[in-house]
Amino acid sequence: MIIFKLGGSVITKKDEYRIPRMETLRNILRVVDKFQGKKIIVHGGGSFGHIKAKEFEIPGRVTPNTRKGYAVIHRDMTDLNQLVVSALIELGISAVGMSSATLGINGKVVYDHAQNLLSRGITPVLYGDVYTLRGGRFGIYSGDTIVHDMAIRYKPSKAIFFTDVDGIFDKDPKDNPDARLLKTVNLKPQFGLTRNDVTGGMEGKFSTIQKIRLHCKEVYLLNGNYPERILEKRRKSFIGTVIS
Ligand code: ATP
Ligand code: IP8
Repeated sequence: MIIFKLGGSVITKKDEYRIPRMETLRNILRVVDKFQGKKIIVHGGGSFGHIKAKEFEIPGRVTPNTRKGYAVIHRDMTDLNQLVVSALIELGISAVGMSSATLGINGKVVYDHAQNLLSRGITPVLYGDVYTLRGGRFGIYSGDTIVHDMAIRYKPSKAIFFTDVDGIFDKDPKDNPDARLLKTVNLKPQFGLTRNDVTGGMEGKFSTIQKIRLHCKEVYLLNGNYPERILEKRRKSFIGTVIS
């Protein structure tokens, strides 16, 4: 089993509301398709999720405003999901989208439906989305947390994260031209301010990955603009971060 996370930073223009990057998405999926065996695909929100989550103040209490936001974000995320699912179907992969908004009730996300389809050879395409929390609140369930849930359940051989940067750097490469790519991570890197992101950005991802690693032999982070790099993962020249 391999779990792939398609980051919203690379499959969408993260600062332009609801703009997908279709060619990049297709390129990533062509590479995903080269891997044999069972797969779970998870994607994040990018500009289909984070912009409106911030605007409508979700996570937050249930109010007329957050109720409206809940509906808009779920609609937008489902639209993005269907773009991913359609691209997979075009590649000949039987994929079905599943949202944490419908799998999650009062803080708990139940994946039996995904398991049921997996056992019949269908590839579930799970995605970060709004969900309900106890105490009259709405929350955001991150795609990275879904990868963690899936890792606990399936103990995959690999989890592969595609984002818009080459991997984890010692500091945010977007603000620091001298940032150094960390081929493996021993020390805690510095993280930049999260832009257009309500689920913690790279810092949140880093802490979730530490937990994923407990259930998965190898975690890779690489640039989804060059997805074919993952095929060179065993080479010394591999451009990305490996946590093993
Ligand atoms: P989404 O949550 O929408 O799925 P994503 O998972 O693709 O997005 P982000 O959470 O946006 O990715 O994280 C990627 C961003 O993290 C990069 O664009 C980069 O600028 C930023 N970043 C901050 N600090 C670092 C760091 N130390 N190393 C690498 N990237 C960093
Ligand atoms: O982008 C959150 O998932 P992530 C999705 O994987 C939303 O953190 C709705 C913001």
